[in-house]
Amino acid sequence: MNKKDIVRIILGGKTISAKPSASAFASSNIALCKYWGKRDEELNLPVTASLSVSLGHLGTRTKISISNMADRITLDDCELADEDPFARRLISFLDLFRSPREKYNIETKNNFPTAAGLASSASGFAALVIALDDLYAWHLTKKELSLLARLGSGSASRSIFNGFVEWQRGSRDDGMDSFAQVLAEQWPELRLGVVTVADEQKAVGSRAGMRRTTETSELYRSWPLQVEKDLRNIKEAIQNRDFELLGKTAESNALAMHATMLAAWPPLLYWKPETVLVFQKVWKMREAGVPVYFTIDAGPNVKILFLENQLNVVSKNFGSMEIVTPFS
Ligand code: 2P0
Repeated sequence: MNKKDIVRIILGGKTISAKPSASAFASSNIALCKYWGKRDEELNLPVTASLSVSLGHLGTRTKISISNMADRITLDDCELADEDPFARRLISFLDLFRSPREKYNIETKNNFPTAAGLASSASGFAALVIALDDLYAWHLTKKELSLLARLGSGSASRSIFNGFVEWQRGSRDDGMDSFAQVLAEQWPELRLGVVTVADEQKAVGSRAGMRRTTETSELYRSWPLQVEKDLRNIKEAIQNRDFELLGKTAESNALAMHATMLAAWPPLLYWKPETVLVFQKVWKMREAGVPVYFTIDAGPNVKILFLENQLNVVSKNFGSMEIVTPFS
């Protein structure tokens, strides 16, 4: 089974006549229970389920128009060279959907600073799939959009939705049961602060990092058990509005993911010294009675979790952070 087979299953006999252009926005997301490891690299099928919260106004807007010239891709107003890795990834994704003669002009813009280290592939592929759905008037369901976005990037399956979102692991080889769904609960007081400690390109991308971890880390064997427990606790925390349970589970889940990476060979460490200083500041604040927690993806930047009533004290401690209101 390859990506093309899946696209054929989902789009079936749908029309391929396009309107001239379409545009869509998708929010980025941060996992509270992480996706780390694939059971199928071609189809981006995960070893475990994961659960995220969307980042409201922070995300990607993508405009796509049919062109009669060569493909042209601009990212944040800069035209990308054909050999740019992001451009190549987009083009091979687009090749799944078009006839050989069809070319596109794609303008994609992230409204978060690239330096914030937020996953642009999640909102990028989600926005692209929603724009394609509009361009070709496929009228796909959200489930189908999530399945298609997953083929571009695993975490993009979650960015089709807003709010708390669970991406199911699924068990089928074709991945047709591995898509995201939104949870009914909302939590308007929830806040996230993005603390940027470094903005350079990471040395090992997520795809390669996951492969190295699953192939060499003994600690990775315990990861599915960790996720099973953490998913249960996070859902319970969301249902009961239990912020302490949410925060400590998300923080512990992120650190456990990084532990599996540290136990890989060669070892994988995405943190900078400043990353650890942020962890220590959070722990010190908790010792002083402030309910604040963190989560961190495969990079050096830290995301602080807190409730609206702690905004002043959190802002005072982490000066220049970007604040997100997921349920605005
Ligand atoms: C997540 N991350 O759940 C985890 C936590 C990074 C750490 O999803 O290879 O860019 O495109 O499926 O989705 C980053 O991985 O990887 C990611 P691909 P993706 O958000």
